Amino acid sequence: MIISEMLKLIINSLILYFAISLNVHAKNDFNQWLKKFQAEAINSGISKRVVIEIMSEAKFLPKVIEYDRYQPEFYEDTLTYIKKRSSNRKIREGLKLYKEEKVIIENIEKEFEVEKELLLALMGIETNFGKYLGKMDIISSLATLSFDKRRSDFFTKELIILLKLVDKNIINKDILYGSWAGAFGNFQFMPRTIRNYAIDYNKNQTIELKKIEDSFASAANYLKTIGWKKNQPCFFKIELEDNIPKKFLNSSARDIKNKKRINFLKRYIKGYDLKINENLIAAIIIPDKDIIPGAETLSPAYIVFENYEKILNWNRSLRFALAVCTLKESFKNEI
Ligand SMILES: [Ca+2]
Repeated sequence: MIISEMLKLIINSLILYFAISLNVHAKNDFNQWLKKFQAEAINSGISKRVVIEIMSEAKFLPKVIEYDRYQPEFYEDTLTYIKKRSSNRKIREGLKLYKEEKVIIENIEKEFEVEKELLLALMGIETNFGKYLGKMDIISSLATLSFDKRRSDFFTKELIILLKLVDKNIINKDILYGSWAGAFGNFQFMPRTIRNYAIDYNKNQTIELKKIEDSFASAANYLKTIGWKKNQPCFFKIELEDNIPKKFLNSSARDIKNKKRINFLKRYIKGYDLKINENLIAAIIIPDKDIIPGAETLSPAYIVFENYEKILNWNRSLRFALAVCTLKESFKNEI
């Protein structure tokens, strides 16, 4: 007993020692990486002043590596996932925000032809209507993930884009706090999304993605640009016939395959009675299959449309897109 306790103590101390020495090594290597990165950033045309000013504050954040490696396995089934993200509380909070910001939100809906209910749903799911914006220093998060080998190229590009946005005075460097992976603002935009789609809607010369006007307009501009079609369906929940060929069953968000017109697919849907244009192109998804061990493959099942794929473009997760469109419909019933 005593020996085993001592052994435990020794092992724990060893683990601690290695963890500390690994961290010291990582920090030394990080500083070397930082020097190299600063030279690259200046070479790419970003002003030296901005690179030095911002990057000299960048720190290696071991927590970011931890989050990246140990993202909790997700065993929530699809129905639970959707229910949690479209709760009555969420609807109430969204309606409250809508009432406070009605004029702005309705103007943006009209101008960009994107339903206000969709914008509210995305903001509700991304940050609980701006309540969970994240408190990580984004420069350090992106620097840590750029230095790290796993997805270095991707995050280095994101960091360069962000520095360019600051260099051009499009984004204020003092507000760059967000998620551990570098996403920012009410709708959790990555730097590339900011560069491609964010706009200074209220024309005060800076893009403020933590404020209603610029963030809603930027999200609407993003959706409109990638081809969201107002008043077209997103998805319907269905029950499948047992004889549906496997090739029509999608379970990966990467690439929705075997799309067909509804008038073809409907033969595999039990009690089909959707009142929509049967020439619309659709696909079948069974989101639990690759996530829940031993999941029944044919249930739950959904028929999804072009608009659904636009939400996948925003975030490659079958269940994320289902939750967004579900919450959107709930708002539609209340507004
Ligand atoms: Ca602005």
